[in-house]
Amino acid sequence: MLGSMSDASLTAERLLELYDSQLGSRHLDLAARWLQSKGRGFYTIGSAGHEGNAAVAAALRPDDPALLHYRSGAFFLERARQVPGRRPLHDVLLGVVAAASEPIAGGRHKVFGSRPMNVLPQTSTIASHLPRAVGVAFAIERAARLGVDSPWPRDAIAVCSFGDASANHSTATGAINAAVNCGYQELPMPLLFVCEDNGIGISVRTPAGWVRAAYGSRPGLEYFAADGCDLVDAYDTSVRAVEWVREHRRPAFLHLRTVRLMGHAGSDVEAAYRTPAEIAASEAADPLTVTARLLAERGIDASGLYEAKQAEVMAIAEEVAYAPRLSSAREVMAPLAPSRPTAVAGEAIKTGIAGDKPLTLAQSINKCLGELLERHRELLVFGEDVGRKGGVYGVTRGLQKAAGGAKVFDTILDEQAILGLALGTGVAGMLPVPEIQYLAYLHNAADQLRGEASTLSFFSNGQYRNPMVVRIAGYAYQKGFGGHFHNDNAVAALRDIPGLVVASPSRPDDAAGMLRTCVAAAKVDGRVCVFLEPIALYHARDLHSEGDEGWLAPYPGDPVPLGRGRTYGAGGDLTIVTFGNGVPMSLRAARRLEEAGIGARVLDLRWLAPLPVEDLLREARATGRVLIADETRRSGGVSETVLAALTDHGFEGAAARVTSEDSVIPLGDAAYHVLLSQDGIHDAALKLVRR
Ligand SMILES: Cc1ncc(C[n+]2csc(CCOP(=O)(O)OP(=O)(O)O)c2C)c(N)n1
Ligand SMILES: [Mg+2]
Repeated sequence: MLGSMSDASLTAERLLELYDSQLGSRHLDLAARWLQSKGRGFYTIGSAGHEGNAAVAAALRPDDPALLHYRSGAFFLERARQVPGRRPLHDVLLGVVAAASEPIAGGRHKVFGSRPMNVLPQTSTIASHLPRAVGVAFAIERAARLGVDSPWPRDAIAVCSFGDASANHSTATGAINAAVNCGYQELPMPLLFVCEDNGIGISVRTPAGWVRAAYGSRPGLEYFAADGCDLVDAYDTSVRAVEWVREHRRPAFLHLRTVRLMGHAGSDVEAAYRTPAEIAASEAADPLTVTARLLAERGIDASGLYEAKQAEVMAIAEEVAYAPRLSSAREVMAPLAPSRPTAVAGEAIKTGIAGDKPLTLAQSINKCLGELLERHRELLVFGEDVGRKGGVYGVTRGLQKAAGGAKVFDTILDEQAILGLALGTGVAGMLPVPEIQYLAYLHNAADQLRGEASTLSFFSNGQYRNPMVVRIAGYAYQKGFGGHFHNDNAVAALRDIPGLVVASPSRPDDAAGMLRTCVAAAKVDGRVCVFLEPIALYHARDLHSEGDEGWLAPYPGDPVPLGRGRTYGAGGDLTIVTFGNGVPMSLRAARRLEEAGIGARVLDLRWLAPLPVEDLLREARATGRVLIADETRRSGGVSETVLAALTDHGFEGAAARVTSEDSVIPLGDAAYHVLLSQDGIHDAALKLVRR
C-alpha cells in the first residue's frame, strides 16, 4: 500500500470528511431507488462500490475542470465540500426526480454537473465526453497563451472518468491516443484519465487484468493504479497522479479498482449473470466498510454516522419528491437554440469592409477567415491539412502564416478528435472553427456534434455552451475527382439535430456574409453551426458562358442574416427553390425557360436550418408554383423539409421536386446518372408549368 507517503496521507479529519461523502453517495443511491418505488424518481444508476472516487476529488482542486462517469456521487459530494454554498444532496435528488429547479440540467436529465464546481455535465453515451476532455486540457494552456479569458487558471488540470468497459470504446481509445499524441509533440496536455474498473460492463466481464494490459505501459501515458475500495490508497495515489499531471502537463491514467454493488441500475437483476459468490465477493470489498475499518483502526468513533446520513438524505428525498417539473414543450426547449438576432447582427457587422475585386468562393471564404482571425483573439482554425498546406482546396491558404501556428494548425487525422478539440476549446472561452475535410468524413464522428455539441446547453440549462463553426467541404459535382467519399450529398444526419445551424452558401459574397453571421451566432449565442461549402463551386468563375465571370463576386460589406434566403429574378410563372450547386444550375435552367417564354424566379435558401420559411412562402405565393431543385437525396434530403414547410403553412399552389437519387455516388461520369442536373431542373419546370 502506498499510504505510507506521510505528507500525502489523510488526516483523521479529512478521512472523516471523505467518509461523509461516501456515505452521502450511498444514501443518494438508496434514496433514488426509494423515489422510484414511489413513482417519483426516474434514475437509479448509482455509485455504490465506486465511492473511492471521493479521493480523486480530494486530490484535485475545485478549479480543475471535471467530466465525470455516471458513478461519481462521492466525487461530486467531495468537490462540493470545496466550494462554498453548495447543496449537493439536494441537487442530486432534484435531478433524480427531474425537478425544474435542479440547478444544472433544470429537470432535463439526471447528470453530475455544476458550473460553480467546474463539473461539466455528461450525456449517457459512454466515453463520448473524452474527446471534449482532451479539448479542455488543450485549451487550458492555449487560452492563457493567447490571452483569452478562460474559466480555468493556467495551472489547472482536466480530469475525466469512465468505466472499464468504456475504456474499450473507440471514442475512448481515440481520445487517449489524441492526448498521448499531443504530449508526444510536447504540447501541454494536462489531463488525468480515471478508469473506474469494477470488472464488468452491465453483464459483460472485462477480462482480468485487461485495463492494466491495455494502458499500464503505454509510452507517453503515465500509469497509476490504486485500490479504489481503500480510501487511503486511493487518496495517496490520486495525489501522486494529480501532482504528476500538474507538474508535467502530460496525460496520465489513474486505474482505480472498484466493485459494483446493487447491480448496474435499479432495474438490473444481477443474479441472472453473476454467481452468488461473485456478488458476495464484491460486497465484502464494500468501500464504506473498508473506510469504517480504517477509522476504527485509528481509534475514531464513526458509529451512528451511517444512520445519521441516511436520515439526512431521506428527509431531503421526501422534501423534493413533489418538486415541480418542467411543464411545457417551450420550457423544455428553452436552452436549445438561443437566438438574439440583433446582437448577432451587431457582432457580424464588425468584420468585413466591402471590396471591389471579384473573388471566387474559395477566395471569399479565405479572406473572411483571415479577417475573423484578426478580429477575434479567441478564434482558432484547425483540421487536417489546414495549416501548412492551407487546405486541400486552398481555402485556408496563408492563414497560418498570418495568424500564427497557435491559432491556425493541423490536427491528427481523427474527425472525432477534431470535434473534441472544438468542444473543449469552446467551453473554455475560445471560438473554434474546425474543418472537416469532406462531408463523408463527418459521419464517423457525428456523435460529437449530435450527442455532445448540440446537447450541452440543453443538459446545462444554458450555463455551459460550446460555440463552434464547423466548416465542411461537401456536395458533389467535382470534376475529375469522383466517387462517393469526395462527393457526398447526404445531409439528413445534420438536419434533425435540435438547435444546429446549417449554412449552405453557394455564392462567394453570400459565403463570406454567412460565415460572419455563423461566427457571430457562435460568439453571441453560443450556437453550434455547420458551414457546408460546395467543393465544386470553390473555384467556379462563370455562370452562363465561358468567361462571363458570373460566379465571381466582390467581398461583401454586410453579413447575411440567419435564416434568410436570396431571390434571383422576378419571373411570375414559377419559383425554383434550391441551394448549393442547385443555385447556378437553376439560374441556367431559368435562362433557358425564359428563352421559351416562361418566367422563373430562383430562391436560394442559403440556410438549411433554420429554414427561411418566410422567404419561401413569399416567393412561393408570388408565382403559385414551386419546383424544389435539390442536390441531396430524395429520401431524407432537403426537399422533404421544404415540402413540409409549404404544407404546414397552407401553401395552396402546385409543388414538385427534382432531386438526386437515393444512391451512393459512383466514380466518374456515372455520377451524373444519379445526381440532380440542369436539364432535369429545366424539364421538371416545364412539366410543372404545363400541368
Ligand atoms: C456508446 C454507448 N453504448 C452503450 C451504452 C449502454 N451502456 C450503458 S452503461 C454500459 C456499460 C458500461 O460499463 P463500464 O464502462 O464498465 O461502466 P460501469 O457501469 O461498470 O461503471 C453500457 C453498455 C451507452 N450508454 N453508450
Ligand atoms: Mg465497469
